[in-house]
Amino acid sequence: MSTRKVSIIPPEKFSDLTTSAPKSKAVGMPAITSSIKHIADEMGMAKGLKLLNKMNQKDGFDCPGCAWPDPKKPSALGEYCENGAKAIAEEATDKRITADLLSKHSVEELSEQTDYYIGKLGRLTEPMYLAKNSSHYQSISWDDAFTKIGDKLKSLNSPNEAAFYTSGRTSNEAAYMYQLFARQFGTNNLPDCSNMCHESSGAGLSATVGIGKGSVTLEDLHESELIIVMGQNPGTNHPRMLAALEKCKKNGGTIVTVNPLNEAGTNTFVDPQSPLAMLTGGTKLEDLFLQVKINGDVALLKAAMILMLEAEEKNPNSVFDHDFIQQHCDNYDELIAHLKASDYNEAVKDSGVSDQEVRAFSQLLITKKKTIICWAMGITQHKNGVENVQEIVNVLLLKGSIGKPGAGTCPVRGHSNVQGDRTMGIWEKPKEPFLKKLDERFKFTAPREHGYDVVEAIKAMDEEKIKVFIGLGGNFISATPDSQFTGEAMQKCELSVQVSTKLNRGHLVTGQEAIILPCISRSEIDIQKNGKQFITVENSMGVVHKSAGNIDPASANLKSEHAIIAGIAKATLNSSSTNWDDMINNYDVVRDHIEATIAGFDNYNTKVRVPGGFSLPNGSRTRAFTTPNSKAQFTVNELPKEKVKDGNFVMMTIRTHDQYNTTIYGMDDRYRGILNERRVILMNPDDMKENGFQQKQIINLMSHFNGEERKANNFKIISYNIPRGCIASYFPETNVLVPINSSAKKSNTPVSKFVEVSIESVTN
Ligand SMILES: Nc1nc2c(c(=O)[nH]1)N[C@H]1C(S)=C(S)[C@@H](COP(=O)(O)OP(=O)(O)OC[C@H]3O[C@@H](n4cnc5c(=O)[nH]c(N)nc54)[C@H](O)[C@@H]3O)O[C@H]1N2
Ligand SMILES: Nc1nc2c(c(=O)[nH]1)N[C@H]1C(S)=C(S)[C@@H](COP(=O)(O)OP(=O)(O)OC[C@H]3O[C@@H](n4cnc5c(=O)[nH]c(N)nc54)[C@H](O)[C@@H]3O)O[C@H]1N2
Ligand SMILES: [Mo]
Repeated sequence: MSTRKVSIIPPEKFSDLTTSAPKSKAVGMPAITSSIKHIADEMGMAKGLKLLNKMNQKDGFDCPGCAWPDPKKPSALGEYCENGAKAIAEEATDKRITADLLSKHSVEELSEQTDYYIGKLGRLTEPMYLAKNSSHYQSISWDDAFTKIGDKLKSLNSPNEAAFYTSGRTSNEAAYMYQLFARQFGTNNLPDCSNMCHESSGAGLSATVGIGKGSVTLEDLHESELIIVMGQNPGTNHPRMLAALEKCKKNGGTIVTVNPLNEAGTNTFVDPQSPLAMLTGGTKLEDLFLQVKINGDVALLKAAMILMLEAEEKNPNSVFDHDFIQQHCDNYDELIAHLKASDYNEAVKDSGVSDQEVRAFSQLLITKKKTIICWAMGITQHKNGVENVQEIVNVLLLKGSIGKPGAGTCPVRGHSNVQGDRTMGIWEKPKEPFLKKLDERFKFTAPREHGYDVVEAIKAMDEEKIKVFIGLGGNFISATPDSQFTGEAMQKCELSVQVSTKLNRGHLVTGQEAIILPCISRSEIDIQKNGKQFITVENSMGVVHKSAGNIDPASANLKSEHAIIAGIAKATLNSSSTNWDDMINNYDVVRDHIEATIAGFDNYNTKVRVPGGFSLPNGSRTRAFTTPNSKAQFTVNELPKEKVKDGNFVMMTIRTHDQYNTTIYGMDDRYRGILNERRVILMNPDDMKENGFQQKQIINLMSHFNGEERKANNFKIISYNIPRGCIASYFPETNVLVPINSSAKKSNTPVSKFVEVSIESVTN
């Protein structure tokens, strides 16, 4: 166990809260002002504009902000959003962390600071080493760092004593090299951020339509008749999606949102690139807002399907697409029998939505022929996250709303290349055909035993089964559940290594020894022996395209992720016949390996050089379902019936408008009217009254799970339009309350959106 007394959780102290009424419009002028402020604070306008002009352009770099696809014709004014501008301001900042700074401040001292403070220190500039029992990081050469890591990995009793984590910003090429290295080393311990994110989508979609990815293209959204946005806050997390929703509206489409909160972004959109919109006040997007209780989604969809069935029986062939169902689906009779045996009133009650609203919703589903359902974390991060996704698929299959223009599944991915990383084999449960291809191409035998996912990796660290942790990007300590437990588990590791751009808590809460390997970022020029390189990424809709940065690296002593992985591989693998140097010198070589081992990448190097890239094969897009019997599967999903004790609340942990996961850009949640404070909970005014709580009252939170209690101190209550019995708080401050054993069935995703808590007033 590490002897350093670092603070695992962020300080429980307040900033200076002010509140205003939640906004009903997204983007517009305030978004432009906010982008400018962040860019000006971090790097000055000249450099900022140079960067923004190349963001999401065909000859530029892919925004590291989210995985939303680029339109075929990017806007002349640039293809970025406020939060993309903030992401780039954060990454391309002029601030630097030098060895000198880290020699002056101990890791214990730095860990007492907020995540906001730590992140704002700037870019990492050189490799750093934290020796056993030492309080400060010191400089280390790249070669010595690689040797230390290689020696430690070689000293393990089994390759399964190491875990190789990936965060979803990693490029296809780096991800491919990383999984190849882990497997040549001998383990499938490849946990990734996807385990905490869309794993439930992957599991639910694979089981029903044969592929874990969505079926729609960007053009489908434009021509859809009905788009349902469930458990997602696109105004903050995927702002460029609002432009697609607006196009759908202008083409006569209808938009329904399903969310415990009426998020500003889906209400009204003021396109900052349209002077007319700025003058006229924008486009109203949402036609129907369904304010479900937290985890009321299965109940809502079931109630709607019961009404759809009634309408179909009254007027046969008017609602369901029987040709499609007969030709392409399985288990229809089971679903119908289940719907007939289900109680409509019970489902309505469990959803939290009124009978009248469910009827209005089902009427849209009954009459519209081209429906898309979009979703994100409000759907996946539940005990029944996989069932949520399967229930979405049921609705679409009944309507034949998949594999035709304007219709289909749309899980909206988070990290900009999280989908590509999985395609590249970053997965703890790899499939046999892929492993066989690796064996053939690289002349070794890849391990077949499945590895640890995120939750399993944390438990394995706690049990001292994992001794070395390597993180390719991300912030494992703060992004994972049960912060205190996870932090203590990490401290039991002998060595933790992070490949990173910015300092985060994961560099302070470490194994006994720790190494930071700083890398160049998306927006920076990457020059190797064969000249300037580009990388490739896959967006949320399965389009693979290139990305090349256009500014100088933050320091001359940075390496690309590829070079870092190859450096570790060469220092570790004695018998690898793989030429790692070739892969660093020219990323085309990596792409050739990818082409040879992963389906859909034929002529990769040629096709990816065509502006806009190319689409990967996707059976669900063409109704060629790749399930065992080639049919899409209806499934029976029971109502969740999760009980909480009387008087306790159900808490969801969500993002503010001013953060990127664990990176805190600023202290405001502008659309929700919560300014200069993150330690808040949003509560229904009637619940406040009933419990005698005042606005801004200070409280502590206790979570309850299987008789275990966890505590987080010092939050302020804010009165908010949220269903009774439900509260919302911000991640990562409340991750300490998310129990490690509370994870989704089948996907093992931490249940971050349903945490049972009680509230204790603090008298001061
Ligand atoms: N600016 C910015 N962009 C980002 C990110 C970021 O942090 N900042 N993160 C990126 C990543 S990795 C991801 S995965 C995505 C996340 O994108 P989102 O999934 O939009 O992120 P969350 O803030 O977790 O929001 C979840 C939404 O679901 C709602 N919700 C919670 N519980 C339920 C429920 O039970 N039912 C329903 N119907 N709704 C519910 C919440 O009110 C909230 O609106 O965004 C990506 N883009
Ligand atoms: N309670 C709760 N917990 C959650 C969630 C939630 O909704 N609620 N959401 C979950 C989700 S959806 C996700 S995806 C995870 C996110 O989990 P992670 O992906 O692990 O976390 P991030 O905060 O995105 O990682 C930020 C760090 O990545 C590094 N970084 C940034 N850019 C680069 C780069 O180009 N290269 C490299 N090598 N490093 C880089 C920086 O050092 C930065 O500090 O969190 C999950 N945790
Ligand atoms: Mo995510």
